Amino acid sequence: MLPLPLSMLLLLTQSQSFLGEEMDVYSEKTLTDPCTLVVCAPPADSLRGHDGRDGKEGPQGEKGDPGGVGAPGMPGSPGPAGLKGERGAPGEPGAPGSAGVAGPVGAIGPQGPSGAMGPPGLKGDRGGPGEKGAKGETSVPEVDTLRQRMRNLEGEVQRLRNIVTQYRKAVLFPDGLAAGEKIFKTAGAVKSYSDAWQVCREAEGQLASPRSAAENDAVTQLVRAKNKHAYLSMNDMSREGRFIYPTGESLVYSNWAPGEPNNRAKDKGPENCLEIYSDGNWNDIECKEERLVICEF
Ligand code: MAN
Ligand code: CA
Repeated sequence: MLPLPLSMLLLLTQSQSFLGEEMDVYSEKTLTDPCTLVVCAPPADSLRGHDGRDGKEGPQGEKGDPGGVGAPGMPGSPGPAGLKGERGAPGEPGAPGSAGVAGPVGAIGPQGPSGAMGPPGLKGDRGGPGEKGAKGETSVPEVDTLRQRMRNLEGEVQRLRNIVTQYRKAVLFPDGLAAGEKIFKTAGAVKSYSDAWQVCREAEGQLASPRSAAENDAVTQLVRAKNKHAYLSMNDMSREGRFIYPTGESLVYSNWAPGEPNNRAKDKGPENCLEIYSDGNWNDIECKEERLVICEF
């Protein structure tokens, strides 16, 4: 019997303002005529009962609209624990001189497939140790100090190299030539042996003293450049026929012209000094002769 429950449902769904005095009216009518509050099916669709008995049951109603979405269900039970994470990758190579860095820990395992979030998976195995670092420098205070001093000296050496290069260029320009670590230079002056000797001594050098073909070639170039025969430093004043360097040392190299030294000047005088021709050959001459001054440094 639907009428009575439906009336009750209507009462319950009314706003509060209908409750109170009107509630009695609805209640009374509900008791005397069930159809007053509920819209019954049209008379043609159902038969009125006879003698107080119920009529036949009417045809089935149309299918109702779909119900609304239900309230969220209760949370599911926690899912199973995630799988164990994979082993972590090996660590990075260690820094020079230090031990290798351990690899990172494994990734966290995946979550459970359903239900509330499961507990985190077990940590993966610890990664293997990193590769051994490159050989580093020993850190000892005294050694560090020495290393710093060495770096300072290296910097100073480089600075001096630059200065040497600068001076070398300046000295060789003009009329200068280098042969190994020796530098030959002429001022173009022509003097007697003693005066030429003095010029080079005052310049803190000495007359050209070629001790090799290379050095002799360098001197020869200056001779050609000035087109004047030049004095060399060696002489045989102390003993005829024995030419020596200013140090007293005997010659280690010579380039005498054919027939020289003949110790035979035009005036028949002795020849105790030494000149170099433009072809690089040597000849003994009188020391009073004036020749190009070439000093070596
Ligand atoms: C010639 C040669 C040399 C000598 C000179 C002197 O050139 O006899 O040996 O030294 O004359 O002027
Ligand atoms: Ca001679």
